[in-house]
Amino acid sequence: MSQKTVRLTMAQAVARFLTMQKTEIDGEIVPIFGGVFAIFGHGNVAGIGEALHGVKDVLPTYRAQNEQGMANAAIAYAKASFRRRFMACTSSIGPGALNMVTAAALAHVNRLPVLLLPGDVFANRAPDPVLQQVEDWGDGSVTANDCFKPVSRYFDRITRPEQIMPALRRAMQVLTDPAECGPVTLSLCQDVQAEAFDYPESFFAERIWGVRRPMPDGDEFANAAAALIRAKKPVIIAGGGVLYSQATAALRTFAERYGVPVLETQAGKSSLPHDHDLNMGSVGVTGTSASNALAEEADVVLAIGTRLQDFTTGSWALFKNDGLKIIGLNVQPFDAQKHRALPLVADARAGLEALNAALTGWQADADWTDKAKAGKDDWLTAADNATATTNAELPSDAQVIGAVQRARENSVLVCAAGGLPGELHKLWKAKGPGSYHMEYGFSTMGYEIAGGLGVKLARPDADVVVMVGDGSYMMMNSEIASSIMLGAKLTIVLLDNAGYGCINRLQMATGGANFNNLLKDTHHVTLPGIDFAAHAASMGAVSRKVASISELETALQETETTDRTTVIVIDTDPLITTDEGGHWWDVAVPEVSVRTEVSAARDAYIAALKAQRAD
Ligand SMILES: Cc1ncc(C[n+]2csc(CCOP(=O)(O)OP(=O)(O)O)c2C)c(N)n1
Ligand SMILES: [Mg+2]
Repeated sequence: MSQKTVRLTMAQAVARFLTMQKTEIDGEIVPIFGGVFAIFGHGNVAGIGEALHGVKDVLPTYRAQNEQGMANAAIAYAKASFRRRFMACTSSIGPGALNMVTAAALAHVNRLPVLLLPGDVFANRAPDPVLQQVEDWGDGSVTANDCFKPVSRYFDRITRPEQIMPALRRAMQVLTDPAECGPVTLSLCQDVQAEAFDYPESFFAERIWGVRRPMPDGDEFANAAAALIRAKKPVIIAGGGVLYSQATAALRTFAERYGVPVLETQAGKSSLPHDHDLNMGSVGVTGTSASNALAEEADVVLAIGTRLQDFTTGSWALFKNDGLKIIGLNVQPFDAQKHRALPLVADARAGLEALNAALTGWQADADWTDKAKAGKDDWLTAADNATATTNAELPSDAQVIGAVQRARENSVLVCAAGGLPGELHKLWKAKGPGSYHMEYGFSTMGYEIAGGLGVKLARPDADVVVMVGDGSYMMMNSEIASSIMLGAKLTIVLLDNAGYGCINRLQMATGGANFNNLLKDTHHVTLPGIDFAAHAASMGAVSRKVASISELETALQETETTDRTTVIVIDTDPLITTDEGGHWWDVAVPEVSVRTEVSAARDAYIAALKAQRAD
């Protein structure tokens, strides 16, 4: 059989293949790869670099400043696209590649697709050791890129040009599979990138990828439906899977029809509009009083598209009903059976639609639904108090959140680490699906600004507001320059409380001395007195420092139509958080210590552990 072939380098084959992968969004066929982020070095500039140049009109390449930053931006792009579109990232070997490992882990934890294409050492080993090669004298096959293995859903090292064909096909399957979805790393040996091969033309045929929606298994469905029909005090926990499966309308129908309150995880927030009667808001460690009161008593928890991480389950001490049953509606069996849940392995939308049809005649107890609505009213009063405007010299994070909310209520809010995620989870009033973008699976400091860039690339018409602490800003801010270069406007609100406020509070809560978190408590000769506004301006951003909540609100209004990335800095109080709501979090306190505060915290810890379920 003679197949038509085309002679290309392996790198050119990668580039051409990527351009031919498509998907359908709102009836339109679009490229599934929104672009490639690239930082070149000797492991990729000659091979992949040349190949990307050849396709740049159909698959744009963006120069970033930091490999972790660019991978975070790519991951945020996929999240903001509800995993329907994604990006690739290419780096040189050694440090460039390893800078992407943290981002790979972030994508792994959050179940988000990203294609990582780090360069690797020569497959022929002739020039070894090359610059940046990690030599292993016990194992000749080890390279730095082996570090990607535990944090990739699929890893492959390409040592012959024809290997790229099955590798890319498998990569696409993983990236588009709702259950397996996560980072794919194809480690591309430098010499092999440049090697030519006669690739069959059929390999480059256009492929349109859809969303697979697995239906529930008959027995699992019968068991789940039977548990729900017996339920008197049911709740739904809505996780990120509700958004990725675009199941928000089905969720709303189910909640309204059967009177079931909805509690949202960090990734699931915005599954229902904040002002929906049955949206109780955040659940767990950073939960509202309304959600957590219901979770305590609930007899059946329908957990949809959630990993049930410790923040959601209150370190597995939140649910107190002896007869508690969890139903795990999840496309991934690993998640569906957690915490002895009845698994209901299915696409969230397909599962909800099937349940919607099957439970006719059943209703949550009317008292239960009424209790939910009253609890929500109480919570809203507390939240309004926490976010109200103030003249305080150092406002709280919650008061800053209130100002951002009032000035830019239709924005997409982006955040990841520090004290803000907890406050935003409780207090941010999310409107449409995806209007709240929180990376709280890995909670990576430095994700915020790079993530904001990815969101803006995915949703160019959105008003993207990034909220970031001084600590996260210091860890990674350089994609501000990328946002200027790309004309991708972000509004960045920087809350400067002069240190790691949330870890300082955690330290105090566990009996620790104020040590090494707030800048004033660090070993230092001089405090740096960082001028964040000047720093941001040096990268081309519009920036200013404001002295009060009202100035912040005005600045946010004034800069809404500015065409460039804008950074607004405000000093905040490191000690205040919203007392209402919340739940205990399991953070192990030392068993012995010379500090009496630690011993007291240990006693409180041992007492708190009694509420943690054994199973
Ligand atoms: C990369 C990374 N390193 C360390 C941590 C642990 N950590 C979580 S929040 C935090 C401090 C964040 O400081 P800042 O951004 O100023 O926010 P604040 O706590 O002051 O609100 C630290 C060190 C982390 N989440 N990510
Ligand atoms: Mg801080």
